[in-house]
Amino acid sequence: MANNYSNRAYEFTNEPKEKKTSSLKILVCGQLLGIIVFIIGFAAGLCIGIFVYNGNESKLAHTENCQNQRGTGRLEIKQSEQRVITTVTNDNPSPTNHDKKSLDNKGEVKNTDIEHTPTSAGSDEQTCKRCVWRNPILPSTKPNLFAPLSAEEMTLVHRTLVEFKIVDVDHGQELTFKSNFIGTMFLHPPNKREALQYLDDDGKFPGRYATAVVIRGNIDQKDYMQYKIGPLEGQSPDVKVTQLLKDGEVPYESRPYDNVEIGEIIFSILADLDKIAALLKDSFDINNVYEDVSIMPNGPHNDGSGRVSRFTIGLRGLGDKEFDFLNILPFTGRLSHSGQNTSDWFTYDFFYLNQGPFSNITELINVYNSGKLKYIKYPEGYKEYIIQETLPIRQVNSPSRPDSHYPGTSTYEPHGPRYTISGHVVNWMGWSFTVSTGQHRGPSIFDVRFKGERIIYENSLNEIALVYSADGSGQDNMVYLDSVYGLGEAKRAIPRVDCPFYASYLNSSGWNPRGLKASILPTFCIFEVNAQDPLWRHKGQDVEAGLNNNFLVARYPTQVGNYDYIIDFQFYLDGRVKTTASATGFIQGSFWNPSSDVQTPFGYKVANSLIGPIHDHTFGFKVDMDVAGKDNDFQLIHWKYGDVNRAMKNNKTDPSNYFFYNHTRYIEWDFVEKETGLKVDTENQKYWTIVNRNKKNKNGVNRGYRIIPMSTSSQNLPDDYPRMQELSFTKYHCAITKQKDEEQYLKPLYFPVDNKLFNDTSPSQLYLEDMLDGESIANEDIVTWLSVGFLHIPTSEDVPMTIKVESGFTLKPFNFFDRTATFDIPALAVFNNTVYDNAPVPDMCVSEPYPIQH
Ligand SMILES: [Cu+2]
Repeated sequence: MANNYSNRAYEFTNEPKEKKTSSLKILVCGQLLGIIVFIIGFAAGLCIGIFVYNGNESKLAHTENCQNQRGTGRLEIKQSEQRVITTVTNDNPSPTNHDKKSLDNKGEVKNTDIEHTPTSAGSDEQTCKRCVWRNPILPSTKPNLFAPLSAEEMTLVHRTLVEFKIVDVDHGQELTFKSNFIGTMFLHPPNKREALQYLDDDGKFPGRYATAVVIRGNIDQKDYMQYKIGPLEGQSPDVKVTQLLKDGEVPYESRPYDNVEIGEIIFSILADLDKIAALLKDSFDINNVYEDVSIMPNGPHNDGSGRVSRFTIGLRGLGDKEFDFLNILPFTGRLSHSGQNTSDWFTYDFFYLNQGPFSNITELINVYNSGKLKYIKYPEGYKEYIIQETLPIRQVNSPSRPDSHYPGTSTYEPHGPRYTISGHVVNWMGWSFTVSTGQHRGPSIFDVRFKGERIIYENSLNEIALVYSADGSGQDNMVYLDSVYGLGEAKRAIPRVDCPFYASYLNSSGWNPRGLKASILPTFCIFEVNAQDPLWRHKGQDVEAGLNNNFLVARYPTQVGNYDYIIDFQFYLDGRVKTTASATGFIQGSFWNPSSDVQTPFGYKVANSLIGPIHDHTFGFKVDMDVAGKDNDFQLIHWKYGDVNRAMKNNKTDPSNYFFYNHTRYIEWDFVEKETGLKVDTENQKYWTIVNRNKKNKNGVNRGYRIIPMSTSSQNLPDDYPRMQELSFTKYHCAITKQKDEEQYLKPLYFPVDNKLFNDTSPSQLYLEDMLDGESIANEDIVTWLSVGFLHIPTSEDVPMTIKVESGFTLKPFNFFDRTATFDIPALAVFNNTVYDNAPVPDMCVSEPYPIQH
């Protein structure tokens, strides 16, 4: 690429490489050409197909199932698969298919196996056997404590808060700054003691409750407030409302962005930019700021002197509705936006290519007009170029990879799903659990049991933190804590990308404050995976045995800003639960200053005018295991090295002289007695286990589970880092606390407020660091807070898309069972040429997406 600096302008070219003829027009022409070729090819294929079909009619008439077809060739199978795929493509999961209500209504499902009858006739359907299909949906018999809020419950919460005169926005009224309105709402988890009494001891149903975030912009002491509302299964007059924060505890000026404010912020900044249209046209080929510009506010910050956002400006390579994080401009500023009167708001401290600060937009334009501003010069038509570079679509000019037009390997369910779903409760191969989501924190699983025994009471994503470093005003030192933006904002899963076509979907829910209604979307997908590898195997002279690794996935895909996240809860046949957290999507870029090197202290140049700023991703989970009961201990097992006497000092037998070397490895145990935070220490390796001192397996050993983090990163920011209170959970890979209902999350949603202002330690202001206050955790109900993640130094391969990066943790049985937990499942067992057992052999057949997904 040739970026020239002449006079005072850095000139960028559109196209760095040989693709100089590429443009949107070429793209469109290429697509048109492709369509024409496709039509011709399709017509020719149809003629050939008709000929082949007619010519082999008698043969196909006897082809009754896919096994036979396999022998007669692949054409029929491909036709059949194509029909199924077409069905799925037109068959986005319906928001109401799997929600509790519709399941209940449609739940008169017979448990007996059924042959599914295809809904549309086609010649291919007569030639390929359909898989036996079993409807996994069962009626839900008991109210569920942990399911996400339903649409009806959200409506009840809204109506109740209107009746209590806490909320003053009702249908037909506009949302304004001077409104008291519900911003978000989510399930308020039950008191654990009451929940266990209900689940285990036939105690009474503790009731379902919601937390509602209310922005109180229409009272004297304006603030951000949370309320607990419920019980939601009761009648309206019985519903109680409890205020969770003190009046003014989170002042209005310290609230996170709300739905009214964010639009006004963007409009205010755009209105100012419109005043410098000439500079924007000359420099960035921007014709209309309202159509061509993206505004990315960062904040709000409040150091006591007022509410401020920093902002970055970008071009729109993804159209009018999407933020574009790959086409960042070297143009930033600040907006003071205290109060409710937008005419009092003002922009200031503008930087252009790190020149500044200019106290206002007029000063900037004056410097530009004086010829003293070094500026960037994009060529005309740059917008078309960035669309082409930014959109994640196939490059039509590149040759296709061989056979890439055929579908890849697929999986089918020969006997239908082996799981059942009742409400939000999933059962599979001895596992049972409830999946849930909340608007801010995202996905969770509750009451996870294996073969009837509870192992996990709660495993919830709580937060995702990103700390950026970038060489650009406005983008330096950015910190994102994504829960505030809504890790659980209901998003629709993408069938056949996020989840296989045979997956079932469960709804997530959120509150739409402008529409005054719930947003219910099928987000969680449930499906069984054939990992195509052995879970275990052994092959000897006379022994051949093994079990294929099948596991169940409850997957939650979502998107927050530039990044897409996929959270998996995976359940294995041996009692393991693996939780993975992955990031993909767009990086958030920063402008590459043409006077910089292509390798900077903050990242590499990754595109024409872009640096990929370094950052990390830390996923914070709350994991409340109850191992053989709720009273547990956290035990460290140290992996040590030393001489034999040292190793055997605590052994009951005498130190011995039979060791060939006087060097050995050995293990030592110690219980963690008090609340603390732990980090992975690769030099002094340890097992982290949760054990029950009161329960032994048949070998007399404490029953336990082991926590195995996949973490590859650790926090290197010091305690005096300005945002460390909010980020305190990133300091530890595993922190252990005593379970308390008031310590529900690892940090609050709102921004830090000074506890001293209120002269107390309100539980609502607790951060993980505050919870680690030295209480005893010996033989107690303990909670672990697991933080896993990765460092990200973006490279060229992250543009336009970051390939999925994964972290997570596994919870693995550790003397929990008496022996390997899989020997109640049919598996291959051959001994002395006698087959004693085998896994069921699947019929060849074609699976369909569930017919209930209309
Ligand atoms: Cu990243």
